[in-house]
Amino acid sequence: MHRPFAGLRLAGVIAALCLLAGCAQARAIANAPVYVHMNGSNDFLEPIVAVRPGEPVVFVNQDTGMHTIVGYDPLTGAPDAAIDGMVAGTPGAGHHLPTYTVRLTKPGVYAYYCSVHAVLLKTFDHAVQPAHKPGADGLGSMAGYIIVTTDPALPKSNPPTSRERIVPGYFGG
Ligand SMILES: [Cu+2]
Repeated sequence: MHRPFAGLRLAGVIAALCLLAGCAQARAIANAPVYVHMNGSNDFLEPIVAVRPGEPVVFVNQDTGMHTIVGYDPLTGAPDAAIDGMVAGTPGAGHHLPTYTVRLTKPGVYAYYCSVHAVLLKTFDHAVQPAHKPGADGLGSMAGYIIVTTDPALPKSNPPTSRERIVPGYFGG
């Protein structure tokens, strides 16, 4: 008996499988950490990264000195403890590298700075901007942003080093 819809049904099954495989791939990407690195120059090598909700952001300290990750609202200066953490220093490149992992589930733009090497200065009304901490080593204001988004296009523009747990040759105390 001729079954005109058999081919269509098979195509449907294949399409469904591809869709499932795509979902599995998307899940794998969502679970892959995005790395942010620090070294003795006292800045965040990837100051802006985008992640899916719940995707881990792992701060890796390739420095002898410690750094903090302190969340704040640029418009009000209010603290945002959802990000807060710290990463200890380590004696050298061959030693264990301390890390700090944060998972943010709510889409939004999250600002943070290192309170060891930057300060928040008032700009207008209650608004603040990170600035270089007087007396601290380094050139700039040690600060960054995490964008939590369901848009799959944004994480694709993350810097290539954000996919590496350790950046070769980057250690500097
Ligand atoms: Cu710091």
